[in-house]
Amino acid sequence: SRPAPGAVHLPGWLPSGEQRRLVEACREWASGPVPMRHTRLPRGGVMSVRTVCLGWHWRPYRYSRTADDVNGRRVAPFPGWLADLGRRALRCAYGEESAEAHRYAPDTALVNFYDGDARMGMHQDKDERSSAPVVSLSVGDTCVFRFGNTASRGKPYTDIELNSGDLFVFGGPSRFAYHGVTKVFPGTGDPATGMASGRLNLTLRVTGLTD
Ligand code: MD5
Ligand code: FE
Repeated sequence: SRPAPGAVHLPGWLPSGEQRRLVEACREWASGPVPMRHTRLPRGGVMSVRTVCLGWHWRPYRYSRTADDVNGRRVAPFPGWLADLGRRALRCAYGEESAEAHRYAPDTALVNFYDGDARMGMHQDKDERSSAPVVSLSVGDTCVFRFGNTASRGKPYTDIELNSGDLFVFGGPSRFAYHGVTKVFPGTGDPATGMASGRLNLTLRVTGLTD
């Protein structure tokens, strides 16, 4: 479906076997040079999701090559096969003829793990110096994704359920909309994907940065 201009939701897009492969890769990244951890916020809070980054290290409100707020190490590289997956996702969302899909070159991924109590408050993704689309893949437990407007955290917004295997692409006018995750439904994932519990979300992004 197309919930807003530039936003495309393809339910069940990623086959179960590829979800499984992603979960396996995330397990390895989670114990890589910069381990998966709760990101500390500048005002002292701690995010309820746990995050591991590829290519670039994200923290509010900047990207760096090394995880200076964790252990100072360089994050694991952004693999070529994940960029391929991102282009395939964009071609499916925007059409085979889409030039934007063919030249899409994500250089970072944020891998977020949600347990049953994790949430993501309403925010905009604007730490990237690029307006290229964000590709979002969900694996594991179902959540409620709140898709808002570009003007404020408040109404109007639409609540959408994201299930295991769903692809969501946020481009064009939707790229800088406020959004968040208001609820996770424990026990709704398919154990065959390797996610016994919790929800995994991968977002592929173009930082627009160079070293
Ligand atoms: C999630 N994650 O479902 C979401 C999926 C994050 C995050 O929000 O920052 O890790 S990505 C949602 C997204 C990205 C860019 C634009 C819009 C949504 N949008 O216009 O709604 O865990
Ligand atoms: Fe976001």
